[in-house]
Amino acid sequence: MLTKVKTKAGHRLQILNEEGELTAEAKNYPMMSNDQILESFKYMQMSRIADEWAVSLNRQGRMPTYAPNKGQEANSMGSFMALRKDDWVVPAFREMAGMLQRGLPLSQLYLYWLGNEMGSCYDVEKFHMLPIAVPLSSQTLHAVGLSFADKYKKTDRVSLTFIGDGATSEGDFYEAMNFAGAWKTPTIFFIQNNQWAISTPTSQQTAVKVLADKAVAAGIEGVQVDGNDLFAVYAATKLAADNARKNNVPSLIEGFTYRLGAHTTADDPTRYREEKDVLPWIAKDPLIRLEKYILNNHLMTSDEIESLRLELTKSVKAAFNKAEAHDAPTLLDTFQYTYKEMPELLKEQMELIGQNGKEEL
Ligand SMILES: Cc1ncc(C[n+]2csc(CCOP(=O)(O)OP(=O)(O)O)c2C)c(N)n1
Repeated sequence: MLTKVKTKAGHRLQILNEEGELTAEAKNYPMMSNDQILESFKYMQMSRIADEWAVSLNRQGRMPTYAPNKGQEANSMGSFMALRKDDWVVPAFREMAGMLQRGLPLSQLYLYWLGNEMGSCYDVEKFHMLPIAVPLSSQTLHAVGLSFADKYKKTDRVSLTFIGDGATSEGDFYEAMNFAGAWKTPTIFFIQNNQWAISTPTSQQTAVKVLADKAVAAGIEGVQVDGNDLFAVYAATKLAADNARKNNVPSLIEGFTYRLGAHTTADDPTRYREEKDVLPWIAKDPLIRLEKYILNNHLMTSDEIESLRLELTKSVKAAFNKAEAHDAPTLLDTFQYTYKEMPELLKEQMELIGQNGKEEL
């Protein structure tokens, strides 16, 4: 049960501190195996490299607007690791590490950020994961729908969905949580509270001090964890998932984190936040503390970490080149992928455009 984790402000669960050491809380919570820790490190590292490469390619004019994950990787990673592979994941748009761990090729994610709709066109039933969702909070309703269906079909699957702090001001979020609470769906809502919604700080977004307390209005449990702590995110999600699976109980987890980069490559954060506010968060980087833990516990040597980084850098660049070489989207795609079965009106419009010149399709 999540009740072990206090929701009160100032009671943020932390298991791995900034020095890469386990806190006194560790013994009370589920912990990842060493294999899971190394797997997480690999995908978090891959996400970081992919992120930095995407930003650099944007500067070279080869990548359009891109939303970085830098500093937030532990949120998707820890929570994905706490699930079964057949549990549903319904992401927002900063969950790269987890999405890669699910097996989605990086080239597919790059294709999405290249603005090619085919980036969202993959077998969702294979990955048990919906594509990236940018319309803020709409995805939370989809997750509740999936959970409701699973409960109806009496499977023991759970759904995990992500949302940003700013998006928790959207009506969809409250409706989704309310439905989940009222119908007892096995849904886990995960807020990545990176403290900024583009240039709007959380303090201007809501009067609530702890976003996890928004769960109270839906009659469900809410907890806040250190979102830069892979182990705390894992532990809270594991407890939430076990409870959802056994008892059809929804819950809300808030990962308190920080967006180290810009909102997107189209944004300049120096215009609305000061470097002195960012610096302490660089020291709290989830990857730095995980690397310290790995070294302290002799799970890898520095040389092995360095070779892993080199190997990942090569595969990241190859993934981008593959996405860049993909066929450009066509106008026909807009018609083909909107509905499962194309309505008559749309068919007529498509034919009309076809008559005006096939090359345009
Ligand atoms: C319904 C809707 N309104 C506005 C936007 C434009 N928009 C994109 S991201 C964003 C800020 C989101 O902030 P937050 O939810 O905190 O997530 P973050 O980007 O910080 O991860 C806005 C306003 C949108 N995508 N969808």
